[in-house]
Amino acid sequence: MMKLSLPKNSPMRSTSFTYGVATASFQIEGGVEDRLPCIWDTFCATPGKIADNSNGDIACDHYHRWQDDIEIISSLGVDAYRLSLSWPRLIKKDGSINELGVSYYLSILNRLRDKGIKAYVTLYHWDLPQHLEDDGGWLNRATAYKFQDYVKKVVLAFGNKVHSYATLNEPFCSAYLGYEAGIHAPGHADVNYGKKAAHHLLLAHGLAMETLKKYSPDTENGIVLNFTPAYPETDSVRDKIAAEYADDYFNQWYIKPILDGEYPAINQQLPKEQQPEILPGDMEIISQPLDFLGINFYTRAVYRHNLANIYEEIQLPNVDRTDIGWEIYPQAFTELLVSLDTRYTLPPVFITENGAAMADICINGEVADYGRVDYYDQHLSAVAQAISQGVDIKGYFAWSLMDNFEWAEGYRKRFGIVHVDYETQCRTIKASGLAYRNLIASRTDK
Ligand code: GCO
Repeated sequence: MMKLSLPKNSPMRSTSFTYGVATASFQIEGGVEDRLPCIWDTFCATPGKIADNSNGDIACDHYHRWQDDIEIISSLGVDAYRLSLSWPRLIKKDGSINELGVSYYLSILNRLRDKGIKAYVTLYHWDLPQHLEDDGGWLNRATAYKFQDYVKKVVLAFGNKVHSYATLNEPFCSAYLGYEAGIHAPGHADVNYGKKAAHHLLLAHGLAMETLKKYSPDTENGIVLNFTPAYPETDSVRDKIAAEYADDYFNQWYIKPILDGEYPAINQQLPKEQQPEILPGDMEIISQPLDFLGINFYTRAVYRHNLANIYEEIQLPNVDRTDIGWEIYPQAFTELLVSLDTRYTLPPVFITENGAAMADICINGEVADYGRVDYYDQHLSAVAQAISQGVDIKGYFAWSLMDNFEWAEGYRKRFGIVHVDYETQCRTIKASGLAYRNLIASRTDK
């Protein structure tokens, strides 16, 4: 059996380090009949947007199978489960709370509590109610206030059943992929939209933090950001400038306003039409202190200088890649964590997502995803190295608990440590899941 290993004296070998698995509502739930439509339903129904023309109508049918899925989570021995709440399941069109949605999540939260598993709840993992998009979505400042209102209602309903709230998951993806590149819902492709949407998302985060502080002071409250560290193709000054610019544009753009209260300086270089609309007081709202920062990491990106656009992303030849085409480069994980720690005064950090898409091979009923085991082995070690260099990292969540709807890629890209047969909805713990379980079980009490 393949094993996951960690350096001998690493704090990650102690039971005080939190291990978990992560999912997101739209990617696993299905159960569309009991909620309002969201932007991903609409996007999936638009021809050509999803690689396998699939949608989230059934997904992993977690809406009906959550009891069994929690049994699996529990059997993995994890300390925590990171799930997201579906806004269109919890709030009706008129803004009032949907009791059906509340009771669904309450059942899950209660069961997790019975099993001794801490609930790490993400309040927004991309499933914006469609009727809010019809009013402008994240381009409309009012959406940030709608989000705050939803958060207040949720917090009052779930109270102390939750261990930790993250306001947003990966605002970069919502803003850039959804409003600037057009490859995620709602599918707007306009360079003038990305930073405007990002600003309203960050404002929504800040407003939600205020609400959480007021109505849920005992939970750990923060945000989850994704990073794809930018490397220059060569050591030339021009390539380095290109990589730094891309880093500011894609990565620092989302963390700097939260931790430093300002956007990266490249904001001044952007044409006026591309800049966010910042009202007085916005940056103070955005930069509320966090109880924790969630960091998602999968891969790095490599850039070269480009005359027309400052930077150009390139694909290195002959490197190892996962099934989704992302380079396997764990060193970037350590370097990212150390560099963020140097640049900013970080709150405690949780790795809220890390994992790999692999085309799974089934041998005699076993899912022999040894490539994924390797990926986890290298990346867990990369985290351990960052800790040994002084970064305060408290926990690690594998993405994902189970194979699920991988956004524009549909169901063909599998990230789970548990295999899902979409014909039968049968779940099988993969070799990576077993290795993760053993690692967690092997911890000691100090
Ligand atoms: C993200 C999301 C997940 C994805 C995962 C793999 O990080 O993009 O949080 O929903 O499924 O990252 O792409």
